[in-house]
Amino acid sequence: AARPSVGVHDLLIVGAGFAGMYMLHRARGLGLDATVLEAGDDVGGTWYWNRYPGARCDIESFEYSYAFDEALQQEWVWTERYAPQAEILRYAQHVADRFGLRRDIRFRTRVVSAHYDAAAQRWNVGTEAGDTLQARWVVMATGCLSAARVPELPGAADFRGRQLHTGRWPHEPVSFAGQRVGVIGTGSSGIQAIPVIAREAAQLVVFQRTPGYSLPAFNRPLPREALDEVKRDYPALRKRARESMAGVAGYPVPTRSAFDVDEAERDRIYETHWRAGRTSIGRSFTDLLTDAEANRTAADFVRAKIRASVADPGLAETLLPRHAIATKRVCLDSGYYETYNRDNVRLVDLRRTPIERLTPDGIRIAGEDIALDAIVYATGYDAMTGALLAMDIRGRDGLALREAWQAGPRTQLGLMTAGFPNLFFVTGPGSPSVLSNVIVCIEQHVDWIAGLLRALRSRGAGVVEPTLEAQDAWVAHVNALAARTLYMDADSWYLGANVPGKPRVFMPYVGGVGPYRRLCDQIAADGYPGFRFSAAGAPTEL
Ligand code: NA7
Repeated sequence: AARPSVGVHDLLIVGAGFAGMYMLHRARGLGLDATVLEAGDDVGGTWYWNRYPGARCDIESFEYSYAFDEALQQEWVWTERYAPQAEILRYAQHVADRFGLRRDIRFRTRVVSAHYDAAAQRWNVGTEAGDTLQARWVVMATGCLSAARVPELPGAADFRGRQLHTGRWPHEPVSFAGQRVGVIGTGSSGIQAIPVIAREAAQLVVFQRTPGYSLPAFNRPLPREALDEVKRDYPALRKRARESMAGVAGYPVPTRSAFDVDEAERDRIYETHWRAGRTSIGRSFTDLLTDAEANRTAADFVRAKIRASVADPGLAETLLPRHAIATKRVCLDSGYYETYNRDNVRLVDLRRTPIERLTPDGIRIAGEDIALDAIVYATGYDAMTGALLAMDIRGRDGLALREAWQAGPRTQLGLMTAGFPNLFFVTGPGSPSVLSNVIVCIEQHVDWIAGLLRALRSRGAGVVEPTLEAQDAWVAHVNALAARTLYMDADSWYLGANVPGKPRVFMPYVGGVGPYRRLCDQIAADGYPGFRFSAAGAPTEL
């Protein structure tokens, strides 16, 4: 049971999404006094904020869920193959209730700063309301895709209609009935929202900058028998997921080059992936992410599918992605391309006719004013570092994280950064999280952090920090693996390319979830080489 707070907490956790909730649960298991600080008024993180029409997960529901508690996974009932936002949020709420998490979560509490006091060996964590909380350790469970980005378009303040970002969707229902709606952005969020908004609105205008690759989700109700079948052998499925590259048990493991088979066989394999209704097409062959020619065979296959879905050939051409497939996130949709066959939907190609400005009545592109009642920004996030750098985080000697990461984030394993003792990241830059089923990564990161906290206790140490050498080696390894891939050529948020001025550094670890886990486990088993421990002199004892 958690001990009552005595002013200085053992642990403060920022964020009550899936990462922060599980971190709290594990911290309690260690007997720590832990408190979660959460900006929203409920748990759920991404699934709390992303209430836009059509929002759902692109990992199958029974895989995108916690594995840490057998009774929990046996009892929860998923109703669809790909769970909608509302169901995932209900699941998060259920977990919070089941484990009594809410009593240690302070809602409506946005953290704006965290300063390390080396003499006292504690963190001072400041909130927007002006409070300061103290803790020996801090875990940032602030999410990879949580700092929503609204582009600065001239005239935005003049527009008289409603402006909404998919990741900051209002809690009260939004009706577009009878309205003229503009959607800016065609990533995962836009591709999910567009078909649903098109059915409701009088007119929909989609403003596309870069077309992406999307495959049909073939979403459907999940029959009880199918779920029961999964549940009969859940531990084995979870083990496969943990050891896999993407954290998904159901993705096949490629064993051959795209050129080990002839064209007919290749297309048959792509067709299998396409019909599976998963984002796994980039894993059809071993060399799709390293060989441009191999990649083109898969890209051409999907481009042909897009052409076949759109009645107007000119429109289809505008929707065709040009970058290598799977170097930006592949999307899953429900009727996305077919939406452009509707009479009330129009596509504006921003490469040809960029947005000039917003006007009181809509959006002005070259030579035309488009009248709109509402604008939906599906423009994405300042990914991986955005939420961290939005806070004023200062480590030893007042070192600011914004300074330390000026040329791009630098971490040891994505979990800690040199100069910032006792500060941990869940799904940090340098970890494989955004290239995976994130819940699998979250559980692994949290378990690993919990193991390190236990090691601190057994060594009688209070402070841990990675060495600069270990961190430099990890960053070099992350970069070396990415440099061998086609990921480096696409203007993706993995590279920070979507945020003007952000350093172009490939942030995720491409080596895979399973191999990454083995590396982390080995470091723990070897007694944490690359981490410096020092004795506790702090006022609270473990
Ligand atoms: P994404 O995938 O970053 O997509 C954002 C979209 O918005 C993308 O099409 C962008 O085009 C477009 N965008 C961004 N800024 C602008 C401006 N200024 N003008 C026009 N268009 C713009 O975010 P999502 O929310 O869809 O998905 C995020 C992740 O959530 C996703 O990967 C899944 O993991 C779940 P661009 O490609 O930058 O040219």
